[in-house]
Amino acid sequence: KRKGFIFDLDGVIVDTAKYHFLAWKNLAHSMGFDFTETQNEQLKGVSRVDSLNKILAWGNTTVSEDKFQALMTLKNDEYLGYIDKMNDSEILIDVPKVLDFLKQNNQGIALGSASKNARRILEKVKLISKFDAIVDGNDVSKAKPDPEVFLNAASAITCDPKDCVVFEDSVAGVQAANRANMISIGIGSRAVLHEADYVFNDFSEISEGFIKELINQ
Ligand code: G16
Ligand code: MG
Repeated sequence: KRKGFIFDLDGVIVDTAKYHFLAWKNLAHSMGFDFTETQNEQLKGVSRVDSLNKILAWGNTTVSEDKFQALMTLKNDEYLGYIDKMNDSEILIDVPKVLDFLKQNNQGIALGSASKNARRILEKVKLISKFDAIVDGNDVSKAKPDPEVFLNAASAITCDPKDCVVFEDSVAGVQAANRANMISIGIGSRAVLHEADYVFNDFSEISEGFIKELINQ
């Protein structure tokens, strides 16, 4: 049977969260405030606009619409500087192994990310050719936990949502997968991702036998 396997990007394929954190932190510093790593958890899987809104609220700061746009550009320019230095050594453990196993078994493979920089990152780490479809922050109007990004990904690989499996590291992303009626697999801590159907620390814990079961389910 051909099923659809949809991968989130940040936190699942690569750890770009550390670069988002650096760039947002420097932006906050330039406005005279700071935020913590715990607060940063709330930015994972969240769109660029929503991230800046949260950060400004943490700093009790309001800005004009023009200034808001300028701040987003400033942050993204710094972030892209970090992305440009990325290479395939930054791919998280066993991701290529799982992608290759799915391909050998003729499964649909899609990306479902909130990032507008997703294609650029996949090119840098040389994984772009592994995906049959890429749905990212440029293609959706509603952010996770809305299921739009995953429903679009399913349709791009012509799979019924109920025949799709989503790999996600964020709470909002797991909720989006569940709302799309897909199997949700959390990558990270069970305490944080308790709404997922299954949770693993990383792909080294996911056996080929388990993936075969998902395919034949
Ligand atoms: C990622 C990150 C978020 C980031 C968002 C938008 O989502 O987890 O922290 O704010 O993309 O990124 P950009 O500014 O590049 O458009 P995901 O869905 O890949 O985990
Ligand atoms: Mg993520």
